[in-house]
Amino acid sequence: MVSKKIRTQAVAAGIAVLALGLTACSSGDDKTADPGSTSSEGSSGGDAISVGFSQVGAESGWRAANTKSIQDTLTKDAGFDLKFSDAQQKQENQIQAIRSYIAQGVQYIAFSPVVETGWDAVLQEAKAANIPVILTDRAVDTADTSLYVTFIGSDFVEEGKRVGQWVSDNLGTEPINVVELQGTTGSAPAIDRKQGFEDATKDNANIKIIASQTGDFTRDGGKKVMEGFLQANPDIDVVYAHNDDMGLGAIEAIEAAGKKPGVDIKIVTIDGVKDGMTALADGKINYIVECNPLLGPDLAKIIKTLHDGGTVEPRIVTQDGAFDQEQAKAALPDRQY
Ligand code: GZL
Ligand code: ZN
Repeated sequence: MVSKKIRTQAVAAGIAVLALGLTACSSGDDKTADPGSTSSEGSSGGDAISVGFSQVGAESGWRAANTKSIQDTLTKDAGFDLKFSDAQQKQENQIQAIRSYIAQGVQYIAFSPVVETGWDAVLQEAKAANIPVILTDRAVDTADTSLYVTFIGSDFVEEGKRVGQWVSDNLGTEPINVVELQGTTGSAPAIDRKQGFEDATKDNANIKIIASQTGDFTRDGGKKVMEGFLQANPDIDVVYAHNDDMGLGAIEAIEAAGKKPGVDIKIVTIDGVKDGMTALADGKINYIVECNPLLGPDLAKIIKTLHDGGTVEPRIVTQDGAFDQEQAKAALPDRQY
């Protein structure tokens, strides 16, 4: 029996969130359900588990596949009441979304932190509200690991190492100039993929990274930065792009400069989304290390385990494949994203 006092507070919180929710909805992508309808469904419907998810944005093919996996898995039929928001790659929007989920009194919060730092305050608020937090895709850099239950995602250092090792083995047999298109500044994948590539190539004297700049994980960002690299550097042999989308942007810039991507200038990337794998099969990219975006099932399983009073590992590493041009041709027909 919810006492009158708590009910009044809940209604007040609900109204506050409705206002917040409406502003968040104005972003157009927000799929946060109207708290009013959710609470009515919650009381009449079964025991749907309410989950607030704050997504980075919609910056890349990888992100679209990741969003689809979460929304297709945490459905009402599967026993979830998912509130979903797109932060358009802005940390302040993610913090606002998490605060609105806390105000709505969701049972679980999950999010992919756009950058590694600056989360302690809002995670302390979630902890004070006894709402477990699950990190998906990207990690946070905090001293207090009690602020989240687990982190599900790939090992980005390993991804960078695998690309670096392939470049060293296959291209580093002669002196090569490498330019690097970094992901979003301050994000775990950008920091770790850069580190991993350097770890794997630092002992090969043939490999020189002559330029490195962020393209923010977008095609347009990759294209613009690659145009600058081409103007400033007459001899570029390899492009290392932290994701397929920036690699696809680099292809446009290289072709516009009258050069053949994958031949005159080799390209290696990370993700393995459909468009990247297609460019790889077409010979415009030379190697891709996969970063599996299909995290919905793992997230659903973890929430259900917690909900049933179980415990989960603090770190769940997603398994990633890797493809050269021949392997991409064989794999393309069966790819799920
Ligand atoms: C990696 C993910 C990265 C992808 C990019 O897990 O965070 O963000 O590699 C996406 O495509 O934008
Ligand atoms: Zn050269």
